[in-house]
Amino acid sequence: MTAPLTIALSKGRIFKETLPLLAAAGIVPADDPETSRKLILDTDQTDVKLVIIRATDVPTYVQYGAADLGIAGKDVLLEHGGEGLYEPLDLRIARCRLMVAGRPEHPPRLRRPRIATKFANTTRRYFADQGRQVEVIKLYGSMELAPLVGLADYIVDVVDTGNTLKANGLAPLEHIADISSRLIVNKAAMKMKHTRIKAIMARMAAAVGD
Ligand code: PRT
Ligand code: MG
Repeated sequence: MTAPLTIALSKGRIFKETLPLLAAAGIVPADDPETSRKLILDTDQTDVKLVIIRATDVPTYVQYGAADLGIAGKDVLLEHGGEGLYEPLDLRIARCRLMVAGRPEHPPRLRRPRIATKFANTTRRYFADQGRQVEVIKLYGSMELAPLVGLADYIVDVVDTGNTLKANGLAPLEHIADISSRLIVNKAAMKMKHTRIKAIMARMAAAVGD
């Protein structure tokens, strides 16, 4: 009996787009996380489990070795900082752009602009690298609301079609980074479970077209 291998995933778009890649690695979940209340899903391989958690928690589980592998958006990884993790494979799924957005015809402010975002670390780094003084306001969702009610001048968020910005009278203004989801690996697990992890990585890389 080999030691179990645990993979951390979030529900929603990442899970859906990851299913074919897991299948390519020979891993098929026994339950659908959208309908099941289970947080630990069995797979057709008795020694491989999936843990279903919030997207922003995936790097934390993998960093501390609670999961050996994980799949997380680059936006989440930039914000986390990547401590204790390897990021060996770009899965090219759940693609979007991290953008600064605001009202298209917003008069420039005399005071420091306020930026509302759930990506507080990344936002501070982006503006500091350019020598621009801003005040970052940490939010946990619905960033688009902040400029409409005077909480902030701009937001930093991920954008796909841009429909959500448009529906709220906002426009993308500055491109910070192209985003896709990455396979991440706990550093100790990469040593201890090297053969199995390498095999999964190779089969996923082939499925991605690497
Ligand atoms: O929902 P929860 O708070 O648990 O976490 P989450 O919102 O981070 O998770 P989830 O599952 O929504 O997103 C997981 C990952 O998908 C993110 O970390 C990104 O890497 C990636 N991704 C790709 C996106 C989008 N596209 C995207 N469009 N994540 C979020 N969005 C949002 C966007 O901010 C907007 O509010 O979806 C909305 C629709 O986007 P538009 O531009 O098409 O209108
Ligand atoms: Mg979401």
